Amino acid sequence: MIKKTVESAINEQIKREEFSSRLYLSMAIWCESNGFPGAATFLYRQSDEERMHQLKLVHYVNDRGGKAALMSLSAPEANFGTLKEVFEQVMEHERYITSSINDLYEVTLNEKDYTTGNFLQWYITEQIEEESTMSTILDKISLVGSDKSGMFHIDKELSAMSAAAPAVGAE
Ligand code: OFO
Repeated sequence: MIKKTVESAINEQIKREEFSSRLYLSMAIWCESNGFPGAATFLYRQSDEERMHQLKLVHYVNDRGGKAALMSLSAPEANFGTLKEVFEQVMEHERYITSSINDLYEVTLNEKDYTTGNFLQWYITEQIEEESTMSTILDKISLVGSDKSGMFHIDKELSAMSAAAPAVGAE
Protein backbone atom coordinates (compact mmCIF):
# COMPACT_ATOMS: atom_id res chain seq x y z
CA MET A 1 0.00 0.00 0.00
CA ILE A 2 1.37 3.37 -1.01
CA LYS A 3 1.95 5.94 1.78
CA LYS A 4 -0.25 9.02 1.79
CA THR A 5 2.74 11.36 1.49
CA VAL A 6 3.93 9.57 -1.65
CA GLU A 7 0.39 9.33 -3.03
CA SER A 8 -0.18 13.06 -2.66
CA ALA A 9 3.24 13.92 -4.13
CA ILE A 10 2.45 11.75 -7.17
CA ASN A 11 -0.96 13.37 -7.48
CA GLU A 12 0.79 16.73 -7.71
CA GLN A 13 2.92 15.31 -10.51
CA ILE A 14 -0.23 14.01 -12.25
CA LYS A 15 -1.46 17.58 -12.23
CA ARG A 16 1.82 18.85 -13.70
CA GLU A 17 1.82 16.25 -16.49
CA GLU A 18 -1.79 17.14 -17.32
CA PHE A 19 -0.81 20.79 -17.45
CA SER A 20 2.13 19.92 -19.74
CA SER A 21 -0.28 18.20 -22.12
CA ARG A 22 -2.55 21.24 -22.20
CA LEU A 23 0.35 23.66 -22.58
CA TYR A 24 1.71 21.78 -25.61
CA LEU A 25 -1.78 21.53 -27.05
CA SER A 26 -2.12 25.29 -26.74
CA MET A 27 1.26 25.77 -28.40
CA ALA A 28 0.28 23.37 -31.21
CA ILE A 29 -2.89 25.37 -31.82
CA TRP A 30 -0.86 28.59 -32.02
CA CYS A 31 1.64 26.99 -34.44
CA GLU A 32 -1.15 25.63 -36.63
CA SER A 33 -2.80 29.01 -36.94
CA ASN A 34 0.47 30.90 -37.46
CA GLY A 35 1.95 29.06 -40.43
CA PHE A 36 3.99 26.35 -38.70
CA PRO A 37 2.20 23.08 -39.52
CA GLY A 38 5.29 20.95 -38.83
CA ALA A 39 5.82 22.43 -35.37
CA ALA A 40 2.09 21.97 -34.75
CA THR A 41 2.31 18.26 -35.61
CA PHE A 42 5.31 17.90 -33.31
CA LEU A 43 3.57 19.66 -30.42
CA TYR A 44 0.25 17.84 -30.85
CA ARG A 45 2.22 14.68 -30.51
CA GLN A 46 4.10 15.96 -27.49
CA SER A 47 0.78 16.83 -25.93
CA ASP A 48 -0.34 13.21 -26.38
CA GLU A 49 2.89 12.01 -24.81
CA GLU A 50 2.37 14.18 -21.75
CA ARG A 51 -1.07 12.66 -21.35
CA MET A 52 0.59 9.25 -21.47
CA HIS A 53 2.99 10.40 -18.73
CA GLN A 54 -0.02 11.45 -16.68
CA LEU A 55 -1.85 8.16 -17.20
CA LYS A 56 1.20 6.11 -16.31
CA LEU A 57 1.24 7.84 -12.90
CA VAL A 58 -2.53 7.43 -12.49
CA HIS A 59 -2.29 3.67 -13.04
CA TYR A 60 0.72 3.38 -10.76
CA VAL A 61 -1.03 5.05 -7.81
CA ASN A 62 -4.18 2.98 -8.27
CA ASP A 63 -2.23 -0.27 -8.71
CA ARG A 64 -0.41 0.38 -5.43
CA GLY A 65 -3.67 0.69 -3.48
CA GLY A 66 -3.83 4.48 -3.54
CA LYS A 67 -6.20 6.76 -5.38
CA ALA A 68 -5.19 9.04 -8.21
CA ALA A 69 -6.81 12.46 -8.01
CA LEU A 70 -7.31 15.22 -10.53
CA MET A 71 -6.99 18.87 -9.62
CA SER A 72 -7.99 22.22 -11.03
CA LEU A 73 -5.76 23.65 -13.70
CA SER A 74 -5.32 27.21 -14.86
CA ALA A 75 -5.51 27.87 -18.60
CA PRO A 76 -2.18 27.63 -20.38
CA GLU A 77 -0.68 30.55 -22.30
CA ALA A 78 -2.37 30.84 -25.70
CA ASN A 79 -0.40 33.60 -27.41
CA PHE A 80 3.23 33.48 -28.37
CA GLY A 81 5.26 36.03 -30.29
CA THR A 82 7.43 33.73 -32.38
CA LEU A 83 8.27 30.05 -32.88
CA LYS A 84 11.47 30.69 -30.95
CA GLU A 85 9.44 31.95 -28.03
CA VAL A 86 7.32 28.78 -28.14
CA PHE A 87 10.36 26.53 -27.84
CA GLU A 88 12.00 28.75 -25.24
CA GLN A 89 8.91 28.18 -23.13
CA VAL A 90 8.97 24.44 -23.86
CA MET A 91 12.59 24.33 -22.67
CA GLU A 92 11.82 26.30 -19.53
CA HIS A 93 8.83 24.06 -18.82
CA GLU A 94 10.81 20.84 -19.29
CA ARG A 95 13.46 22.10 -16.86
CA TYR A 96 10.72 22.78 -14.34
CA ILE A 97 9.31 19.27 -14.85
CA THR A 98 12.76 17.74 -14.41
CA SER A 99 13.16 19.50 -11.10
CA SER A 100 9.68 18.42 -9.99
CA ILE A 101 10.49 14.78 -10.82
CA ASN A 102 13.70 15.07 -8.81
CA ASP A 103 11.74 16.47 -5.86
CA LEU A 104 9.26 13.61 -6.14
CA TYR A 105 12.10 11.11 -6.20
CA GLU A 106 13.45 12.69 -3.02
CA VAL A 107 10.08 12.19 -1.32
CA THR A 108 10.26 8.46 -2.13
CA LEU A 109 13.78 8.27 -0.67
CA ASN A 110 12.74 10.05 2.51
CA GLU A 111 9.80 7.66 2.84
CA LYS A 112 11.99 4.66 2.03
CA ASP A 113 9.56 3.79 -0.77
CA TYR A 114 12.15 2.23 -3.05
CA THR A 115 9.53 0.64 -5.31
CA THR A 116 8.19 4.05 -6.29
CA GLY A 117 11.74 5.39 -6.56
CA ASN A 118 12.49 2.60 -9.00
CA PHE A 119 9.32 3.36 -10.96
CA LEU A 120 10.38 7.02 -11.22
CA GLN A 121 13.67 6.11 -12.89
CA TRP A 122 11.75 5.94 -16.18
CA TYR A 123 10.73 9.61 -15.77
CA ILE A 124 14.24 10.66 -14.79
CA THR A 125 15.65 9.13 -17.98
CA GLU A 126 12.88 10.57 -20.13
CA GLN A 127 13.54 14.07 -18.81
CA ILE A 128 17.18 13.84 -19.90
CA GLU A 129 15.99 12.94 -23.42
CA GLU A 130 13.30 15.59 -23.51
CA GLU A 131 15.62 18.37 -22.41
CA SER A 132 18.21 17.29 -24.94
CA THR A 133 15.73 17.15 -27.85
CA MET A 134 14.17 20.49 -27.00
CA SER A 135 17.57 22.11 -26.58
CA THR A 136 18.64 20.88 -30.04
CA ILE A 137 15.47 22.28 -31.61
CA LEU A 138 15.94 25.60 -29.84
CA ASP A 139 19.58 25.83 -30.99
CA LYS A 140 18.48 25.32 -34.60
CA ILE A 141 15.79 27.96 -34.33
CA SER A 142 18.26 30.41 -32.80
CA LEU A 143 20.75 29.71 -35.58
CA VAL A 144 18.40 30.67 -38.41
CA GLY A 145 17.19 33.81 -36.63
CA SER A 146 14.48 35.51 -38.66
CA ASP A 147 15.47 33.94 -42.00
CA LYS A 148 12.18 32.80 -43.56
CA SER A 149 13.55 29.94 -45.64
CA GLY A 150 15.49 28.67 -42.62
CA MET A 151 12.31 28.70 -40.55
CA PHE A 152 10.48 26.88 -43.33
CA HIS A 153 13.07 24.10 -43.23
CA ILE A 154 12.99 23.83 -39.45
CA ASP A 155 9.22 23.50 -39.60
CA LYS A 156 9.56 20.69 -42.16
CA GLU A 157 12.17 19.01 -39.99
CA LEU A 158 9.86 19.10 -36.97
CA SER A 159 7.17 17.43 -39.03
CA ALA A 160 9.63 14.74 -40.15
CA MET A 161 10.76 14.21 -36.54
CA SER A 162 7.15 13.51 -35.53
CA ALA A 163 6.65 11.01 -38.33
CA ALA A 164 9.99 9.18 -38.23
CA ALA A 165 10.76 8.56 -34.60
CA PRO A 166 8.85 7.62 -31.51
CA ALA A 167 7.85 10.83 -29.80
CA VAL A 168 10.00 12.03 -26.96
CA GLY A 169 8.75 10.37 -23.82
CA ALA A 170 7.09 7.47 -25.63
CA GLU A 171 7.41 4.09 -24.02
FE1 OFO B 1 6.20 14.66 -18.97
O1 OFO B 1 7.79 15.10 -19.71
FE2 OFO B 1 7.66 16.71 -20.63
O2 OFO B 1 6.89 17.70 -19.35
